[in-house]
Amino acid sequence: PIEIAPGCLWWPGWLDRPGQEALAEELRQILIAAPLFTPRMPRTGKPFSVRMSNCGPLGWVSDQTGYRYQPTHPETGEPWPPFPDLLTRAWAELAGTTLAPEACLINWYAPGARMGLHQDRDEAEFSAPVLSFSLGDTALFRIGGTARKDPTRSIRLASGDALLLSGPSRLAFHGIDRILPESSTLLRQPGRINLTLRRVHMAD
Ligand code: MD5
Ligand code: FE
Repeated sequence: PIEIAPGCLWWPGWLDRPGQEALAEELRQILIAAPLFTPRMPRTGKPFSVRMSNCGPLGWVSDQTGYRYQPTHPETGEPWPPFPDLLTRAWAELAGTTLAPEACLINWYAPGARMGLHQDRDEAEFSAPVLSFSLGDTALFRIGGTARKDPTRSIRLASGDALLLSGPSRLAFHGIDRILPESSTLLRQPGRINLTLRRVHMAD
């Protein structure tokens, strides 16, 4: 892998094309059981441009009352579908921890969707890394330091890329500036899927 910031490891093309197709098909089934929802900002209720779902025991949700992890879909009330085996195996291979993942956030970026610079701090366990996979159109990803004013660098995350955020980069500011149109033929519609596997609770 390439270390793009301290503790931030990047494996371009970690999943080959057949692997990407298999994962995309599993996600289509997951999104039938747990449809994409539109998260909203706490207090203001302003909608995100990214739509979301989850798989695994816990899922991240955001609405006018706040951000949280919960075991059920906010609209259907059903438990989240289980992790695809491929993700459980990828975590064991790349994450460098014996702590099991508890949540996988599925982000859907239509062309034009973006995610502003933020830190991920809704988990109780920051010693565990976050592991991300990209599918579909390429994204311009920006990562800085642990202070919002720290300098940032950008990389293009393409379909099949894996990214591990561990150590100092676990609490780095990061975001998605834009999606590059028509940069992949993987998905049946224009856009990008990002998966983030996470540990939520402290080790027990
Ligand atoms: C994405 N997702 O591509 C982005 C970046 C999110 C989110 O930021 O919170 O769902 S995936 C890479 C990532 C995830 C978590 C933490 C960090 C990077 N980081 O600390 O740099 O949809
Ligand atoms: Fe994030």
